[in-house]
Amino acid sequence: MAIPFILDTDTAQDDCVAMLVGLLDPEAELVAVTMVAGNVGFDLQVHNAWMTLNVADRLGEVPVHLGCRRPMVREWVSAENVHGDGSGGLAIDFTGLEPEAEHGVDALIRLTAERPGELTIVCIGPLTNIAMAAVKDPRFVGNTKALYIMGGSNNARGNITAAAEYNFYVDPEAARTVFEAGFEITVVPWAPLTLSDAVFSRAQIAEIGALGTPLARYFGQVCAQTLAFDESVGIPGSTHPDSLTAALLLHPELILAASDYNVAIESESALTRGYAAMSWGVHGLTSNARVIEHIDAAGFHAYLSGLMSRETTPPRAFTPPL
Ligand SMILES: [Ca+2]
Repeated sequence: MAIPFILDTDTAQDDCVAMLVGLLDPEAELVAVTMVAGNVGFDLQVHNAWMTLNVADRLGEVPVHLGCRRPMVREWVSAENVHGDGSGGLAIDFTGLEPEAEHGVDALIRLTAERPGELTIVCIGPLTNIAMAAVKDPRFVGNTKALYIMGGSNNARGNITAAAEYNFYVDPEAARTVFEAGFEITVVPWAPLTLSDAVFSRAQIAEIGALGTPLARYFGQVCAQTLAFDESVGIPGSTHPDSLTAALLLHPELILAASDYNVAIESESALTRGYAAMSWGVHGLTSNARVIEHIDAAGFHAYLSGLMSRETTPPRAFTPPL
């Protein structure tokens, strides 16, 4: 039985790879994509989602719902310095591609209500849509099976400030709302996990690109800008926390260590805005999340390589050609 999930995403770079996990893995039933303000301009993100559906030859098969175009209270903060346009300069003819009329927040509420206790949401952008759904309909929390959240750092460095990881920094009020709402939560943190176990070196990226399929070439093109940025800040490769989050839902055997934590989000300080305090059980706090601590890094790379080796026939041509 495939695992049904919704992907809540700010589609750029590794979000595209996470979407491919949902589209290609036979263990996955990707029910819907909901878009949230995050990495790059909102409409660019939607284009990146269409292009990802196109390369997997799944255009029109997975609904794309547009969610919140800005954080709950604050102004949007872009990560375009990291991601560029989020797709390595690729384009297709977008004529005739339309998102669903239903708003992403309403889609999250409706879809989980239609299949109560069945749908997991893989959350790989700021948590605005998830928080708004919980605020709009309190039944949303109980109807959702689990959240797999990419965000925060586990007593380690941030990536947008010393204290904070991007997704929680952009909408700390949303993150706080979500962690206080009572969801069943698994967290894939930025550091140390992503930096130790989900970095692909230039050679590993090239290895996937050399598979030669449209998927592999798309992967290489889409990851190129993050690879260059990550190398410029001292990370020896491209980072893949979003695709890891989706992969761990489908393949828990990749998880080598995980523990229960109390995760609380700082939303009042300017200095530590979006900081996730992850308390590991000795401070007398009740746990509200499972935090992934270590994964099978080689297994994860082999898993993505396997997916990208599959042949697809994208119906719309990419420019520049893949
Ligand atoms: Ca993301």
